[in-house]
Amino acid sequence: MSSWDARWDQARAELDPAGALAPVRVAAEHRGAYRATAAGEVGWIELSGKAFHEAGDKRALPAVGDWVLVEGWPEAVAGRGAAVVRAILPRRSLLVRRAAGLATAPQPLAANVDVGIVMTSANTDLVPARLDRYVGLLRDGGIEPVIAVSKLDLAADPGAALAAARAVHPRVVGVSVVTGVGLDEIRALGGAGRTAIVLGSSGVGKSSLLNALLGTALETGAIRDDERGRHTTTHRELFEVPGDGAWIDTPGMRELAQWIEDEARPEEEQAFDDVAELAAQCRFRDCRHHEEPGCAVRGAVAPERLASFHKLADERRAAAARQASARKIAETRKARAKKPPPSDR
Ligand SMILES: Nc1nc2c(ncn2[C@@H]2O[C@H](COP(=O)(O)OP(=O)(O)OP(=O)(O)O)[C@@H](O)[C@H]2O)c(=O)[nH]1
Ligand SMILES: [Mg+2]
Ligand SMILES: [Zn+2]
Repeated sequence: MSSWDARWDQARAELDPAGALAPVRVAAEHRGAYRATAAGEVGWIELSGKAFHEAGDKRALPAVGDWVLVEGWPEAVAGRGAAVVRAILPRRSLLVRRAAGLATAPQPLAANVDVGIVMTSANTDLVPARLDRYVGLLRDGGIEPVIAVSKLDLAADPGAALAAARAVHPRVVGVSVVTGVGLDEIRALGGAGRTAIVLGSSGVGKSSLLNALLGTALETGAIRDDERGRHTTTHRELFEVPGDGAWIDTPGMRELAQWIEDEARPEEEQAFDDVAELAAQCRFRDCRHHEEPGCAVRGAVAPERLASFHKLADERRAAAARQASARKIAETRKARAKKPPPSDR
């Protein structure tokens, strides 16, 4: 239960005994400023510069879904500047992007979410590994996962699509915003003080589902011919249904699926999408894009950009080598300690 309740009241009283601050919920982030909502009212909120700089870890910053205590809320609602965040109430769940590499700290995606709807289209190939990662990500965050198989009206074999999803996770709902099938079941997952988040690749129909459920007018997009989608939704956003629940729309591929799929890749490839894409065409699979023959990257990427790529790659390799040798030294020490002392006879 992530909407305001007695437990939140208690947490608030501990942080703000005088009750001078207003509790509001973070609805969206726009480059360091945040939109917040409370009882149907909306306003801008911001961190003080000091709090921003003291936040060593991104998890110390407000995330969509956070309940925060702010000063100056009435003015913010009236459109006179931004209220200032004084505290984040302890989170009941937190969806994070796992740390991908050595330099990347865990990134919070959404806080205080009860249920995560992982959406996949019945109209395209279902990728079990991808669904599995979303489900795992939700579980790790303390959020209940449910798979939604969308666009059931377009499926050649809806039963097969649902069965494939059930093989990944037992809770599956088939939906179509065209026929309306499954909408009641999805609606019942949220509401009554609960917060739901919808995740999945671009173009699967996340925003369309929320429009059908909430009567919102979120932008939805046509699928490109290559079925890769266009990333119509560009940022995470929470929609409050006053007195009921809240729903969070998310962008597809680029922001989330990409991150999840990125986990296994070296940091430099994650940071340099263009290089990673071109690298698939290099003659050698392990091409480092220096002097190798048949390199598809060298001629196509600006020299300064390639230099930055190489710098990051070198740093990552050096750090990995340092870790490996530290491990080796530790293992050798352990092995030595186990050996019986040399006898002097
Ligand atoms: N036939 C059919 N089309 C659907 C259904 N749901 C969504 N669509 C269409 O699929 C396209 C993509 O839908 P969106 O809701 O924008 O997808 P999204 O997941 O929000 O995509 P991003 O915002 O890019 O992540 C749109 O053209 C929708 O009209 C459905 O149940 N049936
Ligand atoms: Mg969308
Ligand atoms: Zn190359």
